[in-house]
Amino acid sequence: MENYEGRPSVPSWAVALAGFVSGAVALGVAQLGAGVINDAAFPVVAVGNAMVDVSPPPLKDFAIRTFGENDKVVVIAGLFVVLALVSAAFGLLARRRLWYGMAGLGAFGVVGLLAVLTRPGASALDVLPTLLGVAAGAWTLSLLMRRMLVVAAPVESDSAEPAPAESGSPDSLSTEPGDASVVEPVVEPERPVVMRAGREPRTFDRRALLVGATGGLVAAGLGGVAGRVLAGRKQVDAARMSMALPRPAVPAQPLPAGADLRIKGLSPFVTPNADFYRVDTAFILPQVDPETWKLKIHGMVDKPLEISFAELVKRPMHEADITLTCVSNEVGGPYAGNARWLGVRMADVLREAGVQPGADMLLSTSADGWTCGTPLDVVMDGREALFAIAMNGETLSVEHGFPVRQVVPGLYGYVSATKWVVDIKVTRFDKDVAYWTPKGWSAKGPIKTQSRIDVPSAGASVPAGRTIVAGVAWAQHRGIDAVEVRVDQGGWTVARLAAVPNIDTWRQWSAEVDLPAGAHTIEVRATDAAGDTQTASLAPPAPDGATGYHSITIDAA
Ligand SMILES: Nc1nc2c(c(=O)[nH]1)N[C@H]1C(S)=C(S)[C@@H](COP(=O)(O)O)O[C@H]1N2
Ligand SMILES: [Mo]
Repeated sequence: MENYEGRPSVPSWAVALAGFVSGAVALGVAQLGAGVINDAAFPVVAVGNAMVDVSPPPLKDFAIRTFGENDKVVVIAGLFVVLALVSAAFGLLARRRLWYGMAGLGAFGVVGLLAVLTRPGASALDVLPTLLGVAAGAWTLSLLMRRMLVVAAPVESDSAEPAPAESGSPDSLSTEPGDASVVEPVVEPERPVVMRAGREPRTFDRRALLVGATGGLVAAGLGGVAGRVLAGRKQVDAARMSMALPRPAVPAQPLPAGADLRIKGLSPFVTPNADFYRVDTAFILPQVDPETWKLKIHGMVDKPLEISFAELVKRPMHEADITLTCVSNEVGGPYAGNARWLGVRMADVLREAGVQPGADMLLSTSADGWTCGTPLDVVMDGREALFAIAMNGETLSVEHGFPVRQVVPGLYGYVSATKWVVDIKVTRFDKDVAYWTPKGWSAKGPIKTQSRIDVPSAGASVPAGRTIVAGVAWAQHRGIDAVEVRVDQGGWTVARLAAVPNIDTWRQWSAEVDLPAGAHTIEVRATDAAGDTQTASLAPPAPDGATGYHSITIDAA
């Protein structure tokens, strides 16, 4: 092991930085380990909790009075500051002898271990994050202490006199302007020999240290963030799994017989959660803990509200079958799904807040900052517009908005179906703008009547003769009254419609057509309960939903 004793030419800031980075790496690795093993095994939090537990009641009261709910956060933040300073000091110790610094890290590791192991419910595995952290910190310290010293240019004599720099040598970085300022008095272009290991003279290399330190900090940061993400995910998973669903005050009626025609290849009436389409802007799924979740209702209201999850689920729960559709769905596309939702009526909550006259928009915001503008009149008109907590009898999955999302029958998802919803501002369309509006999508998005052929699948080969054609059609909150199909631009055939529980779901349909051998085009169109038949004219999804007939080409043989 190298001996740094009596080599004061390595500047103090350099060894302090090495110590600080080593401490950061130790914590980053410990946090990552805790994320994998057990969040409670992160030593800093364990020490913070232990400190709060053993602190005398007057001190605790003072902390709570001064910092409120943030008292633990303040303790942890204080610990981080102390650790930063102490680990810098470990760097200074390591300049005397490397193992002094390592021993310092180890001593702090022991404190962490004691705190981790005395936590209620601690297991032997919980020592790993701290041990790995200390090992990584010690390794980083030794690496950086070594790295900041490079072999000096060859010297003629064995003297400790400054050696002339060899210009152009790969490690002559210290001849850069400014570099020389950090070492002991030196006249450029000479570089001082600050130490020797064995026969090789060595010199302080600022660049090498800074590169190493930056690498260490980046690794520490990545480890810390990854650990937090993993821990948050596990906590939310645990909360999801342990959640019991409240009974609906207004249950949905059992599905009518024949809502599902059970034709092979036809979308089932109820879309299984695992098959439900997913559309959102989230790069990383928001992990929202129901314990800390709150829904804020504010803006043009008489009484702003803040509702916790526990308070939300105490309210009367409605159960409703609603089909969700995405405005981005191409004609015939897959972005539609039907589920039985459980939730609190948005209108009930809004009435409690007291919506003021003149408001016409709900600007909802998700935990990850996505926004959505929903027409207020639609939400208030008596339909089952819900703050939903469950889907098909299961707690919402994280990807579908756990713990709470909006579902509004009749509106495309981008203007209604906010997942991970945390904030509702009652406002006006002429005052506020939601996420997709400036990007070329209409501010309002009522769902257009659409129909889709599921069977046969596009491009399929079928036996010539009588052939079953089947699919789904939707016109949420108006209802589907008729579906027709035609072959090769011939006359329209009226399809048989499946039963539906309400006007907010899609409707299965089927028809029989006669197909002579050869290639055929089959088209479908639907008519809603207002008597409007979908238009034949093709339009792309932007700005307010695709139009046109779904058309498939198949081969009969
Ligand atoms: N937070 C958030 N909620 C969101 C979105 C989003 O990007 N972020 N996308 C919306 C869109 S465009 C649609 S179509 C529906 C889709 O809901 P699903 O993913 O549960 O099917 O969610 C809506 N809710
Ligand atoms: Mo969407």
